[in-house]
Amino acid sequence: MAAEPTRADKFSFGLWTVGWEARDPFGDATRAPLDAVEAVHKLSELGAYGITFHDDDLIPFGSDNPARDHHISRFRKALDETGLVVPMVTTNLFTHPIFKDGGFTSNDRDVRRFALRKVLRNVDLAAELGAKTFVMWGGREGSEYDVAKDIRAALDRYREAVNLLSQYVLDKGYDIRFAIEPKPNEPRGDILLPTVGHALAFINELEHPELVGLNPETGHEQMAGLNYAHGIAQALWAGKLFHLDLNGQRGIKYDQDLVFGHGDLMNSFALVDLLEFGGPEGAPAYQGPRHFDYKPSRTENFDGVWASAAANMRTYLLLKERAAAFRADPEVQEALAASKVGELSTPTVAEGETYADLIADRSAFEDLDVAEVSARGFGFVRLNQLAVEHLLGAR
Ligand code: 3MF
Ligand code: MG
Ligand code: MG
Repeated sequence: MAAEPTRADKFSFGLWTVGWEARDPFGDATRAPLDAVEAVHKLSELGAYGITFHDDDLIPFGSDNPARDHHISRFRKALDETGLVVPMVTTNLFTHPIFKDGGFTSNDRDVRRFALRKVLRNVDLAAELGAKTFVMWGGREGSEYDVAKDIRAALDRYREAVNLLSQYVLDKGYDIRFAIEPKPNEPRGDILLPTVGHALAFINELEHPELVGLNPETGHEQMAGLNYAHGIAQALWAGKLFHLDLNGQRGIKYDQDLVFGHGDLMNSFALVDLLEFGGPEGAPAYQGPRHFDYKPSRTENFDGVWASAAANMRTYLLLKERAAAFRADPEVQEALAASKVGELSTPTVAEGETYADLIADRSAFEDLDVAEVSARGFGFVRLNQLAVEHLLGAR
């Protein structure tokens, strides 16, 4: 398996990632703006298949219609020249001062109505460009002060917004589904729908839950001390992994947006193994774009930007190679069996067996040798060491 990306790998990048000028709360930009057309050409050369964007990444906020059309047409031309696709479009309801208390859940109704209009227009653009997923990250939907936000009313308004957008997509006949991106905090002190679990519960309360799924980001779960591979597994289990944002994060701190694998490498290994080989008979468990939402570090010039973009894809492919080798190793297969990893897929109660049958089964309780069962070891450490050795290229 080559570590050179091809379009079949379905790697995509946000325009705001390689285009980040590296302005942070304490320092000015360290890089010049990047033209969207150049981003398309460069990413295509590096082997990506797709590019994504927020409305404002491509069309500066407040542009008039001729300016808007101009930005879109030169972007489209670059797409046509390179064959790059736009699998996902997203919305910016967080940069402009009008959204300082949120878009869909601002206490100010005028802001909420403006936000909906902005997003409706952007959904039209997403459909025009053939995007199948519309991501919504509600970075400003939240609060710093508990007494200043009625959370139940905010969730009502969030639901109202997503219901309205879903109805719009249905009425227009667009082939688009929405993906909510959870994040626990930053920029707000606390953000609504902070984790995969919160967002899944919210989706169940919608009018068209079938149209709404998730876009979980590595760093966002890890900022909350959560296990990203577990979150992705639960999203898959719920049939809600519509898209994902891959990057790297080192522990519970601000959103670092490092290159994929530059944070928790072991968890990234488990994640790639799950995505690529976690389906039936070892097939991929996820078919969508492998999308990177990272920030080329502020220390880097443009050479570093492109090297870091390439690093995301190369690390992903190397992990895929390592995961395949892990699975193919007979000793790993033997260790997996010894650890009873497969046995968890056997239902606890046999087909047709009732709770009365279970109660009547003395071997399950009265006659069970509890001391013997308790004394069994699972061998998980040995299995994990085999994973570490494959990851290190030692096997
Ligand atoms: C912030 C993010 C966002 C979202 C984007 C939607 C600016 O931490 O991750 O990036 O990914 O708004 O896709
Ligand atoms: Mg992020
Ligand atoms: Mg993201």
